[in-house]
Amino acid sequence: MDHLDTRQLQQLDADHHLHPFNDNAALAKKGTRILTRGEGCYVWDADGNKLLDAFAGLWCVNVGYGRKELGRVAAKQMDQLAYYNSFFSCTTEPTIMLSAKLAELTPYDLNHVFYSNSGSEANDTILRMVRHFWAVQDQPGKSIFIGRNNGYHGSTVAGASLGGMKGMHKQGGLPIPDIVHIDPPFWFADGGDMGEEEYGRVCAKRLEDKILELGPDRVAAFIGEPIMGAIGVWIPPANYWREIEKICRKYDVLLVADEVICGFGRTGEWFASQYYDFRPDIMTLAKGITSGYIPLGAVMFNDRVAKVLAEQGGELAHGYTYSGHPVCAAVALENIRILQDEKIVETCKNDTGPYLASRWAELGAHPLVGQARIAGMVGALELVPNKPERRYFDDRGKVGVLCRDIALRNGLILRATYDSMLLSPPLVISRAQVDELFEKAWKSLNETARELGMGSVGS
Ligand code: PXG
Repeated sequence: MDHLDTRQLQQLDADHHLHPFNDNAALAKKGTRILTRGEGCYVWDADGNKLLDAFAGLWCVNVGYGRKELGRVAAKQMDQLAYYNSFFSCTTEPTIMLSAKLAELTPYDLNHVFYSNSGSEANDTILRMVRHFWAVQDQPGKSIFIGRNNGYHGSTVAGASLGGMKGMHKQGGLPIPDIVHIDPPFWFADGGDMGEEEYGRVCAKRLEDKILELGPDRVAAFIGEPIMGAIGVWIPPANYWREIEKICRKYDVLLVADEVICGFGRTGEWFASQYYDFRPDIMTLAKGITSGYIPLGAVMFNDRVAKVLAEQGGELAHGYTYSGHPVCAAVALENIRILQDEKIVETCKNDTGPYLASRWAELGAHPLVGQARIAGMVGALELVPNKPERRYFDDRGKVGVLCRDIALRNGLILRATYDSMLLSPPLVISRAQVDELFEKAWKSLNETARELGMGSVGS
């Protein structure tokens, strides 16, 4: 097996592996890209191409690739105690230490944690935990979750139901009962002539209207990504989350911040709840918690929820074989140590983040770009047919894929959602690498424009 060439590997992959979120027949014809190595912000593929990964794998490799310390702590923990469970009154030292560290690191009184293996599972946990929270307080009817259209909360049954991706709902009979969705803020398409403040208030009001329509005694929680990732980095107005928090408090609806993408420094703050200055009752974590080196998800919940669960909850009939896995916990602790010791989040906030924002704004001047948006280390370029107008291409998604493929040929990994080119680099990206990113992105935009017959658009 060691000596198969790239084509043979691709054939085996096509024969046996169903890839997530893919048209597998088309992929089998084209052949998968096989990645072989990573270092810092770069990955290499089996054909020897070196690629600047401006997407941090899948929004997750926050400390960058190739950090040997993470492998070392995993190996050490595997040698000592590869696995033990958190059931039957047991736990392990790394798990205890990680719980304490997360309680310290997350803001406000999010002092309690439940572990999963992924963000999707963490959101499944939240659905059950929150309904149980209300039920044991004699409010079993307070069971409805309000999510948002185009939100993404994972691919499990509850995760996909809480999310608002219509294409996902179509497969498998989702959403499950008692989950409804409101429209999120996305000024580019929906903001009309409104200023930021006004638009933030109007969008938050959609939550209040929905709560009143359903009845506050039926609404258990509101869940949202502080910045919507998968749909295309939709960055809300600065006041939106504070307004949402006020509404949740007014009607005693729990507020769940899904920080799977935003957590662990992505916005230049440790958590986006700090970036937007609001207090969630519950927070979903995954991805950056281990920088993607090993799977781990977590639900952080506050003292109020913890108190009810402890005093009235009885046994929470819920748990995964790998909840609190010691190897994953050890890697998460080391990952957090790296982020803290090397002041990676602070550097993003004060130095590389602002620099990236200034270069990103320059890309916004390109004729193909209708809007360049960014918050900390996460952003998007909205590609448009006619720059002065806030209008999509008629055949949405084609130009994004074209630009993504051109960028890949130019040695740059960007993700495309429809015609939004998404940015989420490792947080360790340097100023020089930001310049490289800019040059490769500009060149790719030029080549995309040329392919579209938009004429000469600069060098
Ligand atoms: N919540 C949010 C906000 C996410 O972005 C999940 C939950 C689910 O986490 P897991 O670990 O179960 O995947 C995510 C995951 C994309 C893409 O195409 C985004 C995610 C996953 C796969 C693809 O942008 N985000």
